[in-house]
Amino acid sequence: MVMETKMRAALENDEFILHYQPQVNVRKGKVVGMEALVRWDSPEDGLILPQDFIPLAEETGLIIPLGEWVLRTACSQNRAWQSAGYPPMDISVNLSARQFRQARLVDMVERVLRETGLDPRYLVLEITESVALQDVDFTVATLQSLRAMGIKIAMDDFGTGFSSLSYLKRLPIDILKIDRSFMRDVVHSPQDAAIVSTIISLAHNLNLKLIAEGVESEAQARFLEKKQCEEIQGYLFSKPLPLPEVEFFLRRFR
Ligand code: G
Ligand code: G
Ligand code: MN
Ligand code: NA
Repeated sequence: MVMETKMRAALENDEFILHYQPQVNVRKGKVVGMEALVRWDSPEDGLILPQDFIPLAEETGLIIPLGEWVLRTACSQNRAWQSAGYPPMDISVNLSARQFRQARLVDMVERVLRETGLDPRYLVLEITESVALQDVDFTVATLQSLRAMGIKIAMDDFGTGFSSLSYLKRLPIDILKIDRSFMRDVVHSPQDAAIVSTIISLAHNLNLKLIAEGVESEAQARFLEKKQCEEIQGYLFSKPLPLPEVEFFLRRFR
């Protein structure tokens, strides 16, 4: 079977699953969010990572129904954690270019929120700079409609695109996620340290929340904490977890 046909069947057969990566506020010692990351749990081929199927899903348009499934599952799961008594946290969902440009994105998100009963303030939608800059007027209008519902918007992989600061000023966003490529050598490379410090100051000055991605060591976390970047996502705390392991993780933080 060709990959596209296999993927369509996989969606019907419920072979996609979500893993969740915790986002921790290190000063408060609290889990503040989870990023939902899709995987294909194929009976034939085992666990397939997004890099090996998202591009084709994007090309074929299957990303539209798959993306709706991801959003619905993530919102419904966040609601379930809240009902189970865990302290409320955000759920972050990635939107690809084609998803962001789909007609009726705003209607779809509104419907999923209504049907799952998740309070919109606990949903974060992540887009990248390149997606945001494809058509800035469209982007601004779409983000305004989403934020009007109470949803938060994160700029993912920040620093790897080419968004100029004037665009950043125009875009109605709430959160900058510092790309993990800057984190790897942040402790030893003065250049990376300067870039990360600059992004942190920029976010503080523009009143944006920050999440540092790809944090793997205590030394990196200390660097960030010194610069008042308190929210961290990375292997230091946890890799993306399958659902059953999320509860173990959350209990450690209660
Ligand atoms: O950990 P991981 O290999 O899951 O993530 C790889 C990439 O796949 C990330 O850049 C992430 O943005 C993307 N990705 C993961 N889940 C989703 C999803 O549900 N939708 C979209 N559009 N992209 C995703
Ligand atoms: O959407 P985004 O591109 O930000 O997706 C996050 C990606 O980063 C996923 O592929 C996830 O598995 C990966 N990731 C998360 N934390 C770490 C980390 O600490 N180190 C590295 N190398 N990768 C990470
Ligand atoms: Mn992301
Ligand atoms: Na990212």
